Amino acid sequence: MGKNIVDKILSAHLVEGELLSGTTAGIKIDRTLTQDSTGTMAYLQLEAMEIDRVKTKRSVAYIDHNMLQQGFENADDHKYIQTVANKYGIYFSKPGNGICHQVNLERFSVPGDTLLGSDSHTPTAGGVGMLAIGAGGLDVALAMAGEPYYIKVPKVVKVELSGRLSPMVTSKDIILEVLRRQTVKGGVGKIYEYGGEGVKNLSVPQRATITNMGAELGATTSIFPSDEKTKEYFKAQGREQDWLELKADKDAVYDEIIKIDLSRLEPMVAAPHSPDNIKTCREIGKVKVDQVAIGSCTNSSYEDLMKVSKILKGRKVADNVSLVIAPGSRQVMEMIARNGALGDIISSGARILETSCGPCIGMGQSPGTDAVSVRTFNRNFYGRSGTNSASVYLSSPEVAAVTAITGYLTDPRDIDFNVDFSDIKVDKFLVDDSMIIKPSDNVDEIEVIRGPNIKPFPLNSRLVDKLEGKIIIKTDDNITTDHIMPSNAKLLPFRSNIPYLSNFCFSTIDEGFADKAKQNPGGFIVGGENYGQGSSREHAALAPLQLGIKGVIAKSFARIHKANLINSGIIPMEFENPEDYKKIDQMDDMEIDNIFDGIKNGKLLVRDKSKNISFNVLAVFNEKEIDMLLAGGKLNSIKFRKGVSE
Ligand code: MIC
Ligand code: SF4
Repeated sequence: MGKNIVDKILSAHLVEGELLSGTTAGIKIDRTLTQDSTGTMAYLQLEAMEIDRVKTKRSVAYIDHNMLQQGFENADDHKYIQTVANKYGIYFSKPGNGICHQVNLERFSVPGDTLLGSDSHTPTAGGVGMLAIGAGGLDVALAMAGEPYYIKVPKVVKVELSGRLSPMVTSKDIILEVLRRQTVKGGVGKIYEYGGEGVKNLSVPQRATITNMGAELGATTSIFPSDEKTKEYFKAQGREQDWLELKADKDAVYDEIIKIDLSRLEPMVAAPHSPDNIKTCREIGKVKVDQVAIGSCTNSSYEDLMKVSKILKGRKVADNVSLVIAPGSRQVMEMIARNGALGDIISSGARILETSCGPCIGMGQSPGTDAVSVRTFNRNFYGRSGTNSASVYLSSPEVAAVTAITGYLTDPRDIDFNVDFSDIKVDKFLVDDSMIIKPSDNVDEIEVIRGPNIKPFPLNSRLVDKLEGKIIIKTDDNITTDHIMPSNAKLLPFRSNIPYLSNFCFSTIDEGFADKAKQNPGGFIVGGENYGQGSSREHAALAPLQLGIKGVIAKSFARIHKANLINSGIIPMEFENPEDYKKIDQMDDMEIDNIFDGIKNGKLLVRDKSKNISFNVLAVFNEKEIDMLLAGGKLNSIKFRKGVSE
């Protein structure tokens, strides 16, 4: 039986278990990446592991999220990460060098290798055939310490692409089509492997747009073959030696196959407030737009910005629109600066931002009250832009650029001028790695510098056999980690200060959550389907832990958040009968007994004392997870295994 690409990489990295879909397997991680807003926590956890140097082939720490530096906090965190990276043998990509996923693709991606990153968009590197997975900071710290990464062996879905994209239809429209069909929870427990004739016409940055936004499916990751196009990209990056061919066997087997004829796609957008709320531009019509934002790890490559510059050249941004552009990396920024494209962009009236995540995570450029913003990003969750009343549409750079000129959402096929993209081809990227600092060999001389904003992270206590507490919040379906632990310019500087940050837990949907949780310690959260979708931020588990939350009962969970809850010793439980969700209410008194036996048998009985009813929840965990839950989290379980008592 032939192997698909995922099978090939997984079997080459398997160190524990078997590759049987649904079972747990341990895989060796070759490389890691962190970014600053999850990195401080990851490195504090790495320090707690008491190792000398990282054990990976290459680990890189990027600074790209917390760039505003309104106070000392971010700058201090950057210094901490730089010094801790230096000490532990980690490369450090300085602020200004670019967004982690873009720089990783350009300078560190390797086909066939595994990558674990403390950011949910780590799968971007799947664009070159790397098996790249997003995880919580603690799991990434463990991978740096040489531990395997444990995954529930996913199903492999083949996305078979045929035909060719029509002019002004882009790879963003391919992933929007996949999201339209599969939804934001359709990818849980799956890896999407792209194949078919249509692949060969897609460049590496186009493929990376698709694997990047595959995170919005809830998928474990997405991957492309590594072929001649990939080789061209590596050659142009001066890294031909890192290239390797990777393709599925002719008779490879898949769990599911979906087919997309590229020639039938149209320019689309994800309408507010979900990346799977897909409509064609023409279907939506002429919505008046206040802001257009181009950039993010999804669409900020050289190719993307060259297309944008060609659309903007000789034209002006509409009077009612603020156009902001953040190139994805210094390589991109410098190349468009040197070839004159940046001049065309500036002359159109665009506002140029530094190379960072910026508005994507609400670090500046929040839209005005009730404003409409069209963004080339990957997430338009409620409140994520920093403005709850804003309507955010996600689009390709082409849609965004023409919209900036017309002032209303526009299908780029409906413009009255011609743009020629045929000469956008790079034989040689501008390579300058001087903003990537190599770690020192002289470890003894390095002092790790910790600013006053860096506070110890919370640790849970050993699990007890009976839990009692109130339901502090009951949420709808598809609650994101942006709802649970919002991130914006006001809060992001406190990612290394959980005691402070936790005061804002759930603040976009329930301002009183933190106070209620503090007044009623030992409480529960009740969620709907796909609870905790979105980012990899552990803070969405650590803040509830800080506030004394003991368990989350939901209809279903997103992959990374569920792992982060277990790592923190908070029990994720699923309604056995989803109808029970309707029977319970916020502030009901709950009781769960016989937990030790229950988590071993995969089922717990929950009593709602306020309603005088009982119902079952599924609590199915593997041995390692049970160990973690009993110990009160992953770090405790490691500590106890080493023989340290409380
Ligand atoms: C995001 O896009 O939501 C983030 C900010 O990059 C997060 C990481 C974080 O919360 O720091 C992610 O995608 O994992
Ligand atoms: Fe940064 Fe946005 Fe990408 Fe997250 S999705 S890594 S915030 S650019």
